[in-house]
Amino acid sequence: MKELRQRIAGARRIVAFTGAGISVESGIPTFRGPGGLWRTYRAEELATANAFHRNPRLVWEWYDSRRQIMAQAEPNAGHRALAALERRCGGFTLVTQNIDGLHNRAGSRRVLKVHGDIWRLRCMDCEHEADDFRTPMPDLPPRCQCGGLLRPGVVWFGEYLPRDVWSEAESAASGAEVFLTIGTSAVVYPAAGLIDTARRGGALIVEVNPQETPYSQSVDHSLRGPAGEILPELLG
Ligand code: BJW
Ligand code: ZN
Repeated sequence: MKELRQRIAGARRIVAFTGAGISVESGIPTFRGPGGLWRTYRAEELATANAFHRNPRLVWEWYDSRRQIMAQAEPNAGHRALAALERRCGGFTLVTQNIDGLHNRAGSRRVLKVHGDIWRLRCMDCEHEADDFRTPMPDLPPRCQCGGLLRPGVVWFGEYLPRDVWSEAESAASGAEVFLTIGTSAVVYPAAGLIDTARRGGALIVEVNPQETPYSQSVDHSLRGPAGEILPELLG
């Protein structure tokens, strides 16, 4: 751990790539772990444009309940360690799959949100976009001033990732000296492919996760444990 800490402390271009696991210690359930079911639905059945078209109210009830959990949650020591790293290291890039906003609330300034943001709503008809922090929503599904349905500004299965955000994430990964993959099962693509991109660019890859992932065997260091404990030790 000491050698690894020094290696990270001496690196100029560091990328942290986070997933739902970093918010577990803040009380937010993951997608695929325990508590990953909502009523009887799996996330994969709800996080799609088809599900929304079929039943916007049902999908919005899921998002509304998650927004309430997220609004009550506080960033944890893992989020804070990454915010502190950004302040210290000029070449740091934070890429998150999370939509919960906890990295920003922990003080991270530049956050590449490759799967969007649950607090940003977009009209399905006129494309108007705005932040909306109301919890619970007064009416479900919420509607735009034009009468169109509002949807959460997140990336569902089968949808493209936001182009500019994604290209910044890819170029940061390809030029990284150190790439930290934290709290992600690394099964959702193209996001998980950033790990391969970083490896091809010659980065040292460090995984932080209490469980094994498909990448555990091939990374340089697989640190098994909760992000809220490991990150302050590794980066502090
Ligand atoms: C802890 C912890 C602690 C617990 N500390 N850790 C190649 C092959 C096969 C399929 C595809 C492919 N390329 C693309 C696809 C299709 C699809 C895909 O990847 N499917 C796979 C599941 C097979 N991808 C897409 O559809 C993507 N779009 C796309 O490809 O566009 C091109 C295209 C367009 C048109 C047609 C075809 C292609 C879009 C993917 C969007 C994903 N969206 C979601 C929902 C966002 C909104 C919402 O939240 O509601 O994003 S799905 C969900 O998974 C969410 C997450 O960001 C994402 C990743 O999950 P994450 O963060 O890894 O969470 P978990 O729960 O999986 O893991 C948590 C981890 O934490 C675990 O490992 C725990 O052990 C760990 N942990 N406690 C640290 N204390
Ligand atoms: Zn509209």
